[in-house]
Amino acid sequence: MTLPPRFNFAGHLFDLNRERAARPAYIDDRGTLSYGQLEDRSRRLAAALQAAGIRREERVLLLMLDGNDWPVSFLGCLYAGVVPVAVNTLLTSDDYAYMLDHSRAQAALVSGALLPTLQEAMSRGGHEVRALFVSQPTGALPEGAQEFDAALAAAEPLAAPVTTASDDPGFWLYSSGSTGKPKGTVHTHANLWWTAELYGKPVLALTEDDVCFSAAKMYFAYGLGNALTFPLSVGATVVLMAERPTPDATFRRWVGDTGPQGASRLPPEGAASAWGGPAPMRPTVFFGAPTGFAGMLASPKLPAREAVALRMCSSAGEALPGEIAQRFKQHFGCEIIDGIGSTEMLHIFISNRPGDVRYGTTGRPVEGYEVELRGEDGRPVPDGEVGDLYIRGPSSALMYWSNREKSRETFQGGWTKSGDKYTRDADGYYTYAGRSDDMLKVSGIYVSPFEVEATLMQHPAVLEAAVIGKEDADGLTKTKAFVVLKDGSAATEEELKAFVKERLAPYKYPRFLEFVGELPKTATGKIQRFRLREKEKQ
Ligand code: 3SK
Repeated sequence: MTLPPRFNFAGHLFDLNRERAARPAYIDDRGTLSYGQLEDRSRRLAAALQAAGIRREERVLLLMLDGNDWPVSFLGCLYAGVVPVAVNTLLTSDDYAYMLDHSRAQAALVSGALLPTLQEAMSRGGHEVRALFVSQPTGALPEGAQEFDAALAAAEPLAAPVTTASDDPGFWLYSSGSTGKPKGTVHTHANLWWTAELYGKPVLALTEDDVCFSAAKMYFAYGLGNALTFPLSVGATVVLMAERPTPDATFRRWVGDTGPQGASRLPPEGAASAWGGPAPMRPTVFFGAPTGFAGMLASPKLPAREAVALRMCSSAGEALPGEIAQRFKQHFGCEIIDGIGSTEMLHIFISNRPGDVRYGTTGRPVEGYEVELRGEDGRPVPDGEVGDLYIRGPSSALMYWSNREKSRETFQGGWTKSGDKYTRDADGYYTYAGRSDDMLKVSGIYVSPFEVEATLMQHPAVLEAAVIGKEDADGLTKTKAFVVLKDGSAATEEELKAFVKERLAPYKYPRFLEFVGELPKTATGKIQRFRLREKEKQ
């Protein structure tokens, strides 16, 4: 598999889908965008960016809620050779001020609802934004800003994609660590293509008949693949949702209710025969994260199997406890394919396979990626031993922008260090053993907090758990579990400790256990164990 040296990913997708002009590409809460409209609007945006004086290789901040204007913005930038910097919509004005300054974005594409936060960021100075496009404004526009639809209507579609090299910077995503500023992760046009060729097509086997729906938003690498790269690479349809992926919001989409106006159930003009079907918008493939799956299974509103059209689900973000996947399969008859990816590798590189799921494991390396587990001496560890995960593959980011030290730590001569610990069994299946910085050494032996958490979650009264290291009176590290019980359920501390002791090597049971109402989490739903550690030190 090779790419020509000149390659523009947006141009590639439009060429690929030209015959599908009437088919729905995206459906959001407001309506449907056909493949033809997606191309037309993206090319108009490319022209509008050029007209605003934005030149190839310049960065543009993309701060938008998931909706039909998001893919238009992303692909419009790529088409113009401009580099979108897609950022998390849940951040603070301080974060955006840093990102504007760090990326030196020359323009911004923003949802009206997020404009006040962006304006606050811009008022701090230190930015170079010369053009501002506002999608769905909620009030008067700031001076010089352009309304997104009006800017597109005023532009003629750019005639051809700007000639980019496949290895040119195509877009950035910010990757956050547990410490320090977020890192601007620079990806190429080719990297998008590689993730579709190595994962979306061969592993997920998506087809143009699929309707994809991702709880992970498009500014995450996971969501970008799920809701843009993969479906558009096969001509599928994507349901987009601006709101938070609560169980209720997710269930509404699963059963085919895609928005308050119901407009999204209507096929695009002239497309009735190509689209057709009584409930065309029920997703067939859902992409979520373990916390979301657990919340949905615990919800009294969980839809019946017959009410949904799911054929497959994908999970990433944190390792999926086998217990959750099994309960989900029992209810819906549908597998959850667990995998691990990273912002740096752009998408998933180790994964279970449809029809070959080993519950509780992350599966096997995706073909096209090499995976190594290395010990503290940097050499590969034998099967069964915990090692640091390194990956080599063609979708790896070029670098962290303007951060040589972190780039060197992570991108090591073709190999990318993931920061996760894993074990591999004799059959080649990989099992998550925690983040490198979350691992615990108890009595000189590694304990995976995840393993203890997953065991606690097998208890019928436990909704969620997080395990950290806590020093005992002798200054030795022991495990402490923070446990959230399901509504209306009860369990005692002793009962839960005994439950773990019966199922794991006895040294692994949590010596300390505290019941809490909720766990601290990142915007993406990952448990922030470092905050629990900080709390313990106080
Ligand atoms: O968290 C993950 O496993 C993941 C998967 C795909 C792309 C990006 C990420 C971080």
